[in-house]
Amino acid sequence: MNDSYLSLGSNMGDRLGMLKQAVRLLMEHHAIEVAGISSLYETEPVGFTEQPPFLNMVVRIKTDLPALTLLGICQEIERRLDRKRIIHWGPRTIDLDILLYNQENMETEQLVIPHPRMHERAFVLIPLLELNPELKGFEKPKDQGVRLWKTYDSLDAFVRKN
Ligand code: PH2
Ligand code: MG
Ligand code: MG
Repeated sequence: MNDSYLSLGSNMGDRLGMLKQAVRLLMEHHAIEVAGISSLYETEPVGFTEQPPFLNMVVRIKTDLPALTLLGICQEIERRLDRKRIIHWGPRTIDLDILLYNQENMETEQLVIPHPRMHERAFVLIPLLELNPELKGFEKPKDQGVRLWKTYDSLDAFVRKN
């Protein structure tokens, strides 16, 4: 089984609803096992700053699928949730990015792993290290602009399978 981490974000419309649906679609996929879900964080926009705050989270998955197939599934979920993106790095209903795939490094036209900007993004690193504090090569950043919004425990039943 491959071990992968995905970053999820939303800053348009029903942000929580979007993230829940995305997690649900991952869970329902026959070839994906959701192995961990971080808390939800409300985060200041990075890059293009004139946009509403995001909700961000990280999900850990186990899968036999190759990374590029996983990318296709992430894009399919974005399409199914009617992703709208007008400006690059601008507001979006849902964004699913592959952060890590085992300890592999890969660089293709469609996909670069590890995610090239993850090391500098507190909105990625804080939920990632919450999920797995043992991960090598990452330091917990100053949590400026990232605040806990909902803990895993207080999330609704969609994340609780057991
Ligand atoms: N995603 C971006 C650009 N900026 N800022 C925050 N806080 N959260 C994001 O998910 C995010 C961002 C591009 O995907
Ligand atoms: Mg992104
Ligand atoms: Mg993306």
